[in-house]
Amino acid sequence: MPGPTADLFADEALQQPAGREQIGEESYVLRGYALPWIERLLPELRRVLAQSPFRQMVTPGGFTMSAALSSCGELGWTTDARGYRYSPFDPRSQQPWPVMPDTLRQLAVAAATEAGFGGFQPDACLINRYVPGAKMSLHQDKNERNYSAPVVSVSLGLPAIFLFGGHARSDKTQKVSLFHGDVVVWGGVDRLRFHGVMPIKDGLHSIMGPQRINLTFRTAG
Ligand SMILES: O=C(O)CCC(=O)C(=O)O
Ligand SMILES: [Mn+2]
Repeated sequence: MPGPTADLFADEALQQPAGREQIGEESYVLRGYALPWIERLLPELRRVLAQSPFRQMVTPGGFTMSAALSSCGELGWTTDARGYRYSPFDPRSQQPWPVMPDTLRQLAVAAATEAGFGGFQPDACLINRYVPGAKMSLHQDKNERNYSAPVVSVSLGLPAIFLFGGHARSDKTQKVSLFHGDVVVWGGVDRLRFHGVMPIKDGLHSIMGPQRINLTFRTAG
């Protein structure tokens, strides 16, 4: 009979290089990768959100997204009745999106390099806020002009179940639990895989409170 120790060593995660779990041919979860950056990152994020606050956007189909959104960088992602697109201007203020803070950019570039994507030059960082119950339906990130660059996704606050699918919406999805400080990177042959987030469970995170914040860095232009 295998005891608890044998069970522990049977865990797939323990057979991966420390902290790096492969979830696709060119996709990785870097466990806790953002933790050493968070103290520097949070004040920068607060400044970005003071300039371009979270707002709930409406899809071209007329649905209000449950995750609230903002952006920073040269381009920000927006949706309205006219469609999904990147714009250099925040539609709320008609002003340029906040500049992408150095710590955020450096974290994204370092995580991309760790996952095998050297030379990442993100020009857009989407910021999603999920309160309990909020989710993101399966979708592909395909409004960017440059698919040769990966997507780097940083999770903060409440845990989430990330759904990582295939190239067709109907393909089977893997369920990947994401925690505060985890970073997911997908690119190359995996760049256009469908993905989404299951409804966030109730909870209170010791640093972020009753919410999950996700940052996704892309090369959009
Ligand atoms: O919140 C997440 O983990 C994913 C967000 C996402 O897929 C997106 O903003 O396009
Ligand atoms: Mn996405």
